[in-house]
Amino acid sequence: MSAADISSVREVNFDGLVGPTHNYSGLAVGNVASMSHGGLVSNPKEGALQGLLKMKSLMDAGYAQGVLPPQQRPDIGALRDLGFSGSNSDVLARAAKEAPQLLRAVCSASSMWTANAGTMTPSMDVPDSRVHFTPANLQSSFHRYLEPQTTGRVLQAIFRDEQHFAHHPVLPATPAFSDEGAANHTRLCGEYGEPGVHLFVYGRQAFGDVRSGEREPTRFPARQTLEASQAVARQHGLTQEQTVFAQQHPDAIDAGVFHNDVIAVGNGPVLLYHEMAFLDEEGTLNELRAKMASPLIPVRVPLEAVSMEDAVASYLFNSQLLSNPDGTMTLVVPGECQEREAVWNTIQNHLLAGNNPISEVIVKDVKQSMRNGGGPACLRLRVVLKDAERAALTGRVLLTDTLYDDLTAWVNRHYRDRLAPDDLADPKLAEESLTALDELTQLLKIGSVYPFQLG
Ligand code: SUG
Repeated sequence: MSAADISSVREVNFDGLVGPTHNYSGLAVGNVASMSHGGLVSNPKEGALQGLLKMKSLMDAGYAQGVLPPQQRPDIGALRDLGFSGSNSDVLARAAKEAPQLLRAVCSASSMWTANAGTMTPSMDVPDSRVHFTPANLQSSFHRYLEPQTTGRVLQAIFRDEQHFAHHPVLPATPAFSDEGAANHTRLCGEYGEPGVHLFVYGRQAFGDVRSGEREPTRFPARQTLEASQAVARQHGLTQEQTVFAQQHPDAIDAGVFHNDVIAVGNGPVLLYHEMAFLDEEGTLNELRAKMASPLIPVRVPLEAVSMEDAVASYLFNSQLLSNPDGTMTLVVPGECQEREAVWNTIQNHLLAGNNPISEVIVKDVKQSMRNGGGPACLRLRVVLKDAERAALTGRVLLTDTLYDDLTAWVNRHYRDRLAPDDLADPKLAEESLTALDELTQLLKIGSVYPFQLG
């Protein structure tokens, strides 16, 4: 690619819209925030508006911002598959009475965390010069296992042009191929348009002998397998020279780090990470250095500066690290980082004052999502696109002032500002949700993507 082509490549952050059934059900094992907030009353309207405000302020600051729709919830079809029958109201009422945990699962708005929607590889790194996508199977929990089919349809609707985009099947939804998408995948490079090295972080190995020195978490599940990461890399045509597979530190998983993006974030040549991120820290950095075309800039946060408890509670590492035209980077952190002195001091004295490109911190309030363990970085799927690929997107999914206004008005029209666990069985909630989503697909011009629209 020419220098002009290289600089035309940009990262677009596609944020997931918080869905109308956003609630606190304590569904996610190993996710400390979700487990501790189960049973609280949620505010879906506030959640959706917080997400939209984050998108808008990043758009206003000059970053390319996209939006992805939420999923059809409650997933009454999933309840029918599990044997509940009758009218929709009957199904909801019976599930509420006989299996409330299933009702809660089919109401989760977890698709808002689009970092788990799938893994994407930009066209520069792939032999066929197309952008490659694999939706994540999310098989490690029932409520998220319900996502990939619709996710696949949404991605195929937006990235429809076959000349530019390639879509792969979801990996087999079985523990050996447990896949949680881009939350465990980081592309490191010089400029976005230059060749990248793909860091895949896994929590356990499913087949064969465990490699020497490797061990698994004992308290919480490891959600990503080495085999899943390898399969995605293979699907996308990535070679050994372009990939690094590193095991996440099992003690971090046991402390509540259920995805790598809760303890590390990379962007361009920068890898910001906590000392406890990788089981073999030195080995991982060395392999990255050996494979990358430009020098790696590791920014290490030691345990003595930020404890595991502070890292998990503040979500410092679930920040977005965004590139600016002058070569500096902006860190978008959740408001919770300001509430922990050690974390805030580390941001000021270590990250901003350090010898690295991070030059600015923006604080965002995404509390409704944070209470379920989703920070700024969970809420977005990064897609690195050339000009021509951006122009080939289908639908009205790149944020503009008008789209922001339309989406805000849509949320205000349709969303409730209070949802208690008992409200989930209300058949009116299901109807409101379908009406809202039908309108949304028209607003976004993405065609029919939901089961109720497909018949
Ligand atoms: O999978 N929480 C999500 C949070 C995902 C965060 N994503 C990233 N780190 N990229 C999860 O644990 C909680 C839903 C509930 O409890 O209702 C939940 O699914």
